[in-house]
Amino acid sequence: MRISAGATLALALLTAAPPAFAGGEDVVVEDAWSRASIGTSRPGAAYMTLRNTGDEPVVVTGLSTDLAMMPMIHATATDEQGVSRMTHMEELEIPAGEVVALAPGGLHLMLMDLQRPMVEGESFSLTVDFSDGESISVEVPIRGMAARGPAD
Ligand SMILES: [Cu+2]
Repeated sequence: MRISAGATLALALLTAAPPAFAGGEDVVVEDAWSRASIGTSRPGAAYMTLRNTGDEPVVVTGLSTDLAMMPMIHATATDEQGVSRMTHMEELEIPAGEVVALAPGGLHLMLMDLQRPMVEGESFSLTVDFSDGESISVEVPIRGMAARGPAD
C-alpha cells in the first residue's frame, strides 16, 4: 500500500510541474507564438526564442505536437534574386549562454500535416526534445493570420 501511494504522489508531482521545469533545465523557451491557418491544406508556422542558460551547447533534436503529424525546423535563405527558400534542419544548436530566435523570415517551426485548423485565440501544446534526453513542453498561443510577433 505504501509503495503504491508513493508512486501515485510522485506521478502527481511530475504532472503538476510547470513546463519550464519539466526538463532541459538549461534551456528556457520564451515568447512562443504561431499564426492562425486558413484550413489544414497548408502547413502552419510557429516561432519562439530558445535561451540556453547553461555552459554547454544544447541541440534541439525533435519536436512533437498533436496539432501536426510532422513538425519540422526550417531555415529561410534569400538568394541574390531575392527568392526565399526554406530548408529543413534535422537539428538546431543553441550555443552555451546564447539565444536562438525563431521569427518570421528566418528560422521557424513548420507544422506539416495539420490535424485541425489553427484558430486565433486558441493554443496548442508543443514538446521540444533536446540532445541530452531532456524535453520541454510549451503551450503555444495562436495569433491572427497577420501577426508578426508574439504580442500581436
Ligand atoms: Cu518552413
